[in-house]
Amino acid sequence: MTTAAANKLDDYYETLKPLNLAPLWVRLKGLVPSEPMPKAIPFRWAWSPTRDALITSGSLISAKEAERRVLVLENPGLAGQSKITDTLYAGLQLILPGELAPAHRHTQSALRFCLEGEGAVTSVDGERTTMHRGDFIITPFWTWHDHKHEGDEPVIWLDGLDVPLVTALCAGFREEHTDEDQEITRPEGDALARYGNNLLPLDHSVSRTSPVFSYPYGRTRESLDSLARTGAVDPHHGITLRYINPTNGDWAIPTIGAMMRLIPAGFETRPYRATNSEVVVVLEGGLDVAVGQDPYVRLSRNDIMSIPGWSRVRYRAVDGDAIAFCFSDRPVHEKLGLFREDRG
Ligand code: 1HN
Repeated sequence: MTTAAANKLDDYYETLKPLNLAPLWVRLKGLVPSEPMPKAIPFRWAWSPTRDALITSGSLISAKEAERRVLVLENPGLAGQSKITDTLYAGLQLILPGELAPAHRHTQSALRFCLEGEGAVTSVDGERTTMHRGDFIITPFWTWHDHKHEGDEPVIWLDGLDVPLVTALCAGFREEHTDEDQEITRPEGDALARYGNNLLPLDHSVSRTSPVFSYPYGRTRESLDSLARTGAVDPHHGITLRYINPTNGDWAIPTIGAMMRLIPAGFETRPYRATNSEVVVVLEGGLDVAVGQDPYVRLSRNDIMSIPGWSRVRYRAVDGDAIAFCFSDRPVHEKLGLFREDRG
């Protein structure tokens, strides 16, 4: 194209702006890339400075004032957007002894993964559960939830939500409970006894989200231990188990896929990529994670890492068996027929 012709086109584009029109031929390749182009980058939040910053917030604002005292884990590639990957939200929440984070509900689904401290309690739609390190707890969409702390040390957990997805769909609603502290109508452990033991009440029908809302680490660990001794190790995933909804075998949360992964001592996984993005937090041992062409990044206890979609990942256990909790947007990819993986 000649310079004169290019200038003419530029002039033409200027005339389109006030008409709220845009030429697709300029935009097409950006809108429909040849493969996914996430804006998120692989990034590690080292526990110690992150924890220090969170503990500092505890002396500056109460859980009640903040509603939720959380530091958002914000991906450097998505500054200001409250996203840890292009499609996932993550934050670290602190609750101090005696505090209450008041009851509310929203259409965004949430998970909690407890990292530090004893004595915090989350209540979800009429049942409470005491949180322990390694427990996976869900707050399905539109369920009332509040948190309180009956212990005597700071408690910290990782929150994971589908906020960016719900925002993209413009489907966000929220409501505050009239009481700070919702009424408890069932004894603690009721849901686990009813739904969490490979049994279901006779007349229970399929539910969209898991009726088990707390998955204690002890049980998860038992399965991982057995499999580490006796099971085959997948070359790409190590030993990875997903948290399920026992009524239909789907993921526990329909939009967020939560998993626990054990990489046996000395094991290195083969490169794997999939369209979903992922968040990884190390519970036990040390985990080296290599993303794309980058060298291995070492994750120690409670370190958190973002893995953008469609990036090749390799894991390596460095200090005995490594155990890591992961969550991703994979269920949404699967449900929309968009999930693609590459074991190369
Ligand atoms: C929320 O409700 C909680 O209930 C935590 O603890 C983090 C981030 C975004 C939107 C809602 C909670 C949240 C959140």
